[in-house]
Amino acid sequence: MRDETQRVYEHVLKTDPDQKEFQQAVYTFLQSIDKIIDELPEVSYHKILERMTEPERMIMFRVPWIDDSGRVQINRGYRIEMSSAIGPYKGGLRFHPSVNLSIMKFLAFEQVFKNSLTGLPMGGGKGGSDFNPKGKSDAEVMRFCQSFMTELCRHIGPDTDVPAGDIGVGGREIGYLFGQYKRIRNEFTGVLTGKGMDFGGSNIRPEATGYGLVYLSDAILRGKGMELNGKTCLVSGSGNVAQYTVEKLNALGAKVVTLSDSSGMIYDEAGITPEKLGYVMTLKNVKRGRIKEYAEKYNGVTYIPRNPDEPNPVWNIKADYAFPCATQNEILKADAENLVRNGVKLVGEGANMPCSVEAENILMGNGVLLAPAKAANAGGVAVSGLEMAQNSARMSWSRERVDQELQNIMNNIYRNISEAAETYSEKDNYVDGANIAGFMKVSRAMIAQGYV
Ligand code: NDP
Ligand code: 2IT
Repeated sequence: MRDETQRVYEHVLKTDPDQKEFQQAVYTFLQSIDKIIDELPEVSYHKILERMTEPERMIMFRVPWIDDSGRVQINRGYRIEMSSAIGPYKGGLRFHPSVNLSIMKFLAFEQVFKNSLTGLPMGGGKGGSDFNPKGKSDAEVMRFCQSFMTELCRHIGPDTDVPAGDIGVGGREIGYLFGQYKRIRNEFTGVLTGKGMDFGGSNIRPEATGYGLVYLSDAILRGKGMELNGKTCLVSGSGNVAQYTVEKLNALGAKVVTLSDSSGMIYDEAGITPEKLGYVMTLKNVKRGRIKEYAEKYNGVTYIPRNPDEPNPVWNIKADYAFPCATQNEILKADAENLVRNGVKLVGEGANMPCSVEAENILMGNGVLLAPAKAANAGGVAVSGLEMAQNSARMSWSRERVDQELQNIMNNIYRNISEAAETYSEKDNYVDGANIAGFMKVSRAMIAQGYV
């Protein structure tokens, strides 16, 4: 890396030596920006990179709540308000025991450039808690959400900061969070996205991330004269993003043979048909069960439990395309080698930062098309932006209209990242393309607004 980008990276390493995920996100980003930094003296002069890697505001707070047996429980809550350069802070909330400041900051950092790519006026933020919703009753989840929002509500608002869902935060949690915000502030506004359709939610928001991932991957494939129809796909995870990725892949004629959760994976050679996907949706979203039960219900399905010390078996199956939709760093070096060996031609990142730096290099070095998360999973936040627009206008758009807008946004993203790749890096390097295209707009907005 050039002196300047290297200096910014070393500053991050020195300031936050224990924030591995944040360092990784900054590193990949700087690798791309390094290719254009010499041509942008104003970026250096205005210390844009130094400012981009320092959140505008970090909020951390105690979340006390009472469990079903009457005991007091304490969790930690976060909201990282990373950048308001191009709009109000916008990004999801993650409830998972692994949540820490590094993970929150990496997600908030990625969100800034992803939101920029959507073309909508949204800044970047992320939040959440180390609360584990697994095994909790609805009443416990409600009490936790109410306590979380009792503090968070003083920091957010429809023109300030608009949270949404992420891992462990779906329709149920957004409903409880919205109810508490409304009660405390005595205000019915679009302060959260991903709301239920009966109280200001948008059509297609639940589907948006998965659908968008498939739309963008399809655009990349078509650009290469390839297609989804008749091809075999690997999908990891079995939550929101994974489910709607499978739905859209099926609709476009592909066959999906895997799903997973943190306990293990299923391999269904015959394919996860729409009927079987319906079973998965009820299993995961209503019964809150485990993917293992899929293998007990259907014949000819293999269940492989997860051993975190071994390569992830999802990526060791022969297939054409792979869609990681679970979590960060789920594709490591050995997994990338397996994907290459198994003939996978495209990896579409539904999850945020699913590939380690090494894995990304192996994939791209072997000619695998990589649709990077900032572009590939931007459909979720894009439809969140459309939900904000509908809320402001006190309107609700049809499914067809929102789906069309989503397709237009994903096609624009494809064009922008391809152009940026060709202009500033090399053809098909969508990682550089997404980082550079996302960066340019935020950088210009920051320069225009002075030192804030
Ligand atoms: P969900 O909570 O709905 O599903 C998460 C899935 O990933 C579950 O199957 C879960 O398994 C699995 N998972 C979570 N953590 C781990 C882990 N540490 N190891 C292995 N498996 C794990 O979340 P989403 O589908 O919403 O999110 C999935 C990914 O997509 C995340 O990276 C998120 O940041 C990203 N994303 C989500 C968007 C959205 O709109 N929801 C938008 C853009 C990106 P288990 O049930 O065992 O925990
Ligand atoms: O990572 C993400 O883009 C999300 N979790 C969705 C954020 C949003 O505000 O819809």
